[in-house]
Amino acid sequence: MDASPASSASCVHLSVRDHIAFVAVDNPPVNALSAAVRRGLMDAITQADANPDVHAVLVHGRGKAFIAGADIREFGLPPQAPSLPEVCLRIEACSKPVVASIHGPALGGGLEVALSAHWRVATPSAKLGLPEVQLGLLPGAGGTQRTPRLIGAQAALDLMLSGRHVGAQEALRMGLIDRVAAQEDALAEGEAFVRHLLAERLPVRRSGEQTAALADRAATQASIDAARAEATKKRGLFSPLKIVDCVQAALDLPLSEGLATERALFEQCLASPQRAGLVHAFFAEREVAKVPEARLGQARPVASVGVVGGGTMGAGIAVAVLDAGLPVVMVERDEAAVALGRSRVEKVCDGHVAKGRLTPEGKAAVMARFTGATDYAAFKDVDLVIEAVFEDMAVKHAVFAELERHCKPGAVLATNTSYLDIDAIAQATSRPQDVIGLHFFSPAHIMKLLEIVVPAKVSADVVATAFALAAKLKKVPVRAGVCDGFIGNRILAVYRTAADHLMEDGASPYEIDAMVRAFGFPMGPYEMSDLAGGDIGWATRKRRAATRDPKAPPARYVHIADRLCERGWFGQKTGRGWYLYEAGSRSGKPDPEVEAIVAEERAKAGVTPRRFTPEEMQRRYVAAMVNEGAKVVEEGIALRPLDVDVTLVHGYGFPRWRGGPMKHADMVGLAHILADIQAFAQEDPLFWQPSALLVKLVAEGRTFDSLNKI
Ligand code: 3H9
Repeated sequence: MDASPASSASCVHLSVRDHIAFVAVDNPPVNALSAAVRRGLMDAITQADANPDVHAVLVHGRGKAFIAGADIREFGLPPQAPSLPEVCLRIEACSKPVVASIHGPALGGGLEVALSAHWRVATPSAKLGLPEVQLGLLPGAGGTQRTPRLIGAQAALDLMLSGRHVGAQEALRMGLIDRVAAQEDALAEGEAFVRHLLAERLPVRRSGEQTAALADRAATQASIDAARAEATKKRGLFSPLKIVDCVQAALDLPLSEGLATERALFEQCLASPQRAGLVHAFFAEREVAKVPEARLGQARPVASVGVVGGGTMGAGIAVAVLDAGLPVVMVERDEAAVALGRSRVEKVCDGHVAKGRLTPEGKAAVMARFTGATDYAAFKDVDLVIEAVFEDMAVKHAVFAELERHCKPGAVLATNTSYLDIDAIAQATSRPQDVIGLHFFSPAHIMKLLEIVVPAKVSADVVATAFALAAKLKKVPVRAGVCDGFIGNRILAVYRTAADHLMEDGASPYEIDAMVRAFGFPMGPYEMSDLAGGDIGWATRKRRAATRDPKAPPARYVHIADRLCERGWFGQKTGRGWYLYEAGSRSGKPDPEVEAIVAEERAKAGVTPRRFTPEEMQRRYVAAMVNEGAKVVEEGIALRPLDVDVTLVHGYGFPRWRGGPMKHADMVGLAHILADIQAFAQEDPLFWQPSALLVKLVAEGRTFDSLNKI
């Protein structure tokens, strides 16, 4: 037989021993259901069914997974036979009992294969789930029909709409599996289960023929209606409602017709741009960790971490590290500040306890890993220190001088600065090879993004250490070069400026926020500013004004935000900002006084206000984001366009289902984006200078994605 890696024979192995056909899926790293695996499964089951010596079939996975699902890389390519639904039907139709023995992930199509087997056993650490919704899809190989028939509509909808993974015990309670194995050897446990089945003469039992779980029609319909109402709230998402439609079909139609409905709706999801965006996001989130330094350097061991500063940021970073099981030493300037830092850490833990995410004993264990100190000498044994003190170069230099004095040789010295020049911080020490930027996002224990900022002199193993730490903290790391704002804040500054220009030209801040939400962000730039505090941006603007090059042509400057700050309107914390907040409320109302200030500033600037449609506003906002993203790639601040995508999705609320700004631009068409920029440049050539990279890609008929594959 063909022995090439893509051949079905090398991906699925069939052997027969003592009347049991063993079907082993062997397609590293995660046994994804490529065309070769599907062919292999089809052939193996057909052969086993036809072999009179075989009394039962055991399907299992080799390596670290049972089967992690359909091969995501095949989506969007021409389909190859057999399809996964056909394979699942073939397994279910087998005349001999088929057992799936699950270890590791059994996800999506992988779980659907298991559900089309007649019996299921899972090892204690197995993870089962139907996460297709996270890829803009629905379970398309019978999952929407067999799962409700086995475990009822409510539990099935919960699995399919959340995409969450369940452990073996929970899967047993739900009725998704028949037995939890005593230990992790899926092959031995599966074989024991098959022997038990044969000894007990247990019959073939097809999931598609089960009726009990859907017998209470009224209760099932109520679950479907509730799920539909919930899915409707997920603004902009396509596949959740299709999942609900499929479950309705499971209730109303015979299996074959339900499967046909599922197939038709799966095809619609597959063709949707959301699927393309989400699949891009899935791979991009994995690619970001592939940086040159990770290949060149070996991560240094990190068994303990120091944090300088117990403010909101320092405490959040401490919690993120403590949650990962590492001990933390926090240094503050005096006992009172240490106590405050500790109480901030404790408050987050209390929140976890209140939400049931942490037990009181768990909290005690976390706090036992925390030490507060006022002397930098407490850092003498730590492997890595993160400073999170006031954003002022002189203060940073003073902190790094202390770190140099007290930290052991080889300790990684990290700064959480969000815009200061890390090369300058590193240069002021005698160990620039150990200095790196770890830019967390607030709240640091929740936000997934971690910008790893790589100064000129840092050694590769320190960069590798930062990526290893990010993995430990379950963060999404993105490598960034040194510049004002790195990747994320630099791009934010530009699209926020585009929003300010729009406002001065005639749009209200409320219209702009509504447009940004309609695009898919959780909030607009002015709501965001009210949440974060307008004073932060004001301080940055004042700093920039002081260093502005007097020789350069003056950039357009919109004064409206400054007028608000001068009145002390910093947002939620002061009860008013762009919006008005009633005491204790986080949702603001439009403020006519703000609108009056906007009108006044327009008049001062000599602007005759004009109307913008939401589409016109969106084109400017997105073009500004994409143009700056392209400049960030062009200058090597981001390694690839996908690094920009992941930064904006995980740090700034860009809708994941659009893939990120660069993927979105590819889907809109780079020529359209460039044409918009050139048209806007007629009014303001300084702000709308097209990125040379964007111009080049358009001239060559290429996409940003073509730069991701290097
Ligand atoms: C589906 O099944 C549709 C069906 O209902 C209907 C069909 C008709 N395909 O995450 P890791 C790669 S939709 C291709 O770093 P971990 C991944 O890119 C699918 N490749 O490891 C990476 O490659 P590289 C439903 C895949 O241990 C490598 O494997 N299933 C797939 O942290 C290791 O991955 C899902 O959505 C795949 N399905 O986590 C499950 N999965 O080394 C998606 C992984 O080149 N997968 N790769 O960077 C996962 O959630 C995690 O990968 C898993 C392992 C938990 C399995």
